[in-house]
Amino acid sequence: MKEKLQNITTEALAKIEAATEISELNDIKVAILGKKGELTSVLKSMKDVAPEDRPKVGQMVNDARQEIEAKLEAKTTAITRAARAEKMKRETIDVTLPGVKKIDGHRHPNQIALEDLERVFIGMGYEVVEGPEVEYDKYNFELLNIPANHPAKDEQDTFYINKEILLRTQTSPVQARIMEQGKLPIRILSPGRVFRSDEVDATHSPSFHQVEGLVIDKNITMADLKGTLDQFAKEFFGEKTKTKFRPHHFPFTEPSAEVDITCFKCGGKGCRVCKGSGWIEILGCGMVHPHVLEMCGIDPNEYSGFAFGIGLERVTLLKYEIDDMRLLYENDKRFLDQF
Ligand code: 2NL
Repeated sequence: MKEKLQNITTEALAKIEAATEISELNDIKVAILGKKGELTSVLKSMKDVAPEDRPKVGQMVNDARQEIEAKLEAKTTAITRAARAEKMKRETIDVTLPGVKKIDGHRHPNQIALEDLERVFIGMGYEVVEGPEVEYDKYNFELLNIPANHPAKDEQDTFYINKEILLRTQTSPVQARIMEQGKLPIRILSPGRVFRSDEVDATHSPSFHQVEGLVIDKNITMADLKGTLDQFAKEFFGEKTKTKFRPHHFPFTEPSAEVDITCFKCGGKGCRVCKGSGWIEILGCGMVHPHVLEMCGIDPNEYSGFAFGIGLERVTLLKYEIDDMRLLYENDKRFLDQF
């Protein structure tokens, strides 16, 4: 019995000494001191020991157990210490190494131009409102005086979801919704993404951005429209900028106009930016058609208003003298990093 105990102890101590992981120590502990462990089975066989020898044998088993437990504890501490020391060594920070340069993100040129635009109109008391990109035909066309079969509807250019639902082709539906709510007066700017089934080229994309403005109040006249857009042109493109209103046609405004500005690059002499003409077309506008007011629930005998629409990409391309709209969508960092 004594010899057996000595063998168990010697072998256990050797295994503990050889262990390199805490998990190994646990396995050893179970195999020797656990319920079915080697030492435990020795205790269980005490019934075969002569009664007078039992105290002595019991003492021996206890001594062996204590010796093994002490060794286990010492080894556990040693392994934990070593692992900790190793971790500390690994995590040492070398403060003399050169720093890693952080690359900051920044605003897209379209976003910069939009924020500049918004700043001008917010300064004039406009509120910026946004609305759904998926719209009803009613808000995108009908309420804007473009009924079924109207040539301006140009069904070929519209992405339809079904007969009544489409991807908006302009941001006017946002404004039609505000008019319909009936809170007057109105002075809003509605920027957003619009969709048209166009082929991609240097000046077209199936998805681009528009910024529309709408003012409705009593006694709003064409003079308010001209004064507002002239002021906008001066604030946005420079105080020397002059505007020219050319008659045009939109179904939702009457009268309608397109606005040209004197070239901000050459001042009107003619250059690459204005393609030699000295003038740059910048937006479309007009007095809101009485029929549009009426369909949106506003009495055209009491109220009048003006509206305008600006192509955001067009303004961005002009402002930064970019000659291909596709550059705005490719998100090549070498391009974007220039702004
Ligand atoms: C363009 C022309 C324009 C409007 C947009 C508008 C909106 C309502 C009522 C009346 Cl709710 N008009 N918007 C008016 C005239 C022109 O945009 O060429 N944009 C790029």
